[in-house]
Amino acid sequence: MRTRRALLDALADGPVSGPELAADLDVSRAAVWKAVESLREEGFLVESTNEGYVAPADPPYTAAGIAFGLDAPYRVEHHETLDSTNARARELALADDTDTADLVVVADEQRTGRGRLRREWRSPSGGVWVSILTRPSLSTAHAPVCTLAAAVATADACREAGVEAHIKWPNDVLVGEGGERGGRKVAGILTEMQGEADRVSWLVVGIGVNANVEPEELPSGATSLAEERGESVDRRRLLQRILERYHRLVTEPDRILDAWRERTSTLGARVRVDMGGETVEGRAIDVEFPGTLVVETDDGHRRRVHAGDCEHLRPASR
Ligand code: BT5
Repeated sequence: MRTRRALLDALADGPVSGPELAADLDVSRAAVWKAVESLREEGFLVESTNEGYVAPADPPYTAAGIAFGLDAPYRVEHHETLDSTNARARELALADDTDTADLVVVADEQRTGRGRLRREWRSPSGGVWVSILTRPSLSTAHAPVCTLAAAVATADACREAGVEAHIKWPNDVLVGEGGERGGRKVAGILTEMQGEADRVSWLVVGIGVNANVEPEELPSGATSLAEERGESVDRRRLLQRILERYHRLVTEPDRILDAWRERTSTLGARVRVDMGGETVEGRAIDVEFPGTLVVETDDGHRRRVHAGDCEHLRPASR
């Protein structure tokens, strides 16, 4: 595994000489050859040239392809099909193997993808369904800021793919305006964690992006990047951008709120937030650490909402 990762990293910088890599890593040439073969078996077709091994021009959407050139310290586990990447990541976290920190679980398709409150999340093949498992030194009360970071990272990656996405509090990534959601939903985020004595012991941030998904496969009010762009998107690149951006944001948590504020359509909008029975209606005026929405009600009171479903009743006047 170490040789494989080192080989991928070396390939990202240009042609690699097998004997030199073996010497650098202090492993046998056969071990390097085995790593080359394991990458090829996965569809990551390393070429042998006179200058040495060369990476394929178009890396596949597999564990090796996603890890290749990734500027973030995550190991990658890829599955064709899973029930849910969040469930798999949680299972790994609970196995209590410290090796499982900084791991991302990716599936091409999920059988029982989940939204918040165990709602169904449609996850046909072609989407980006991913869970990031970390063991951050964070208090459980502060963990919601990681959901905001994931929303910022996802919105930025969508924008880089040419789709003007914005964030609806707390975790929806939308395109356009209107409808009861305040836009067409292109991505959602589900964060799960466990803590001990107020410290997070593991955190799983699940991100679902409708990348190359047909609208007919999605619920009404949803869209995909391919639909918005009129052509399919490079999922590998999209996922790499999400992971890189997310990683950078969580290492600089002080910058997350401002980045979120810049990309949201919720602030300034008239909203109704359903907190599971109780609703609050008014103007969304701010988001406070670690993700609390501040709503000014018509009688001038400020209500702080920690979690709920938010509906945009009237967009912010811009
Ligand atoms: C979310 O929940 O938006 C969180 C979605 C998280 C999905 C990721 S995929 C990787 C990881 N593994 C998982 O099992 N989950 C995570 P929520 O805000 O509760 O929105 C759920 C609602 O969105 C549903 O009730 C539907 O109305 C709608 N919906 C379902 N599938 C959708 C899709 N693919 N695109 C857009 N909207 C969808």
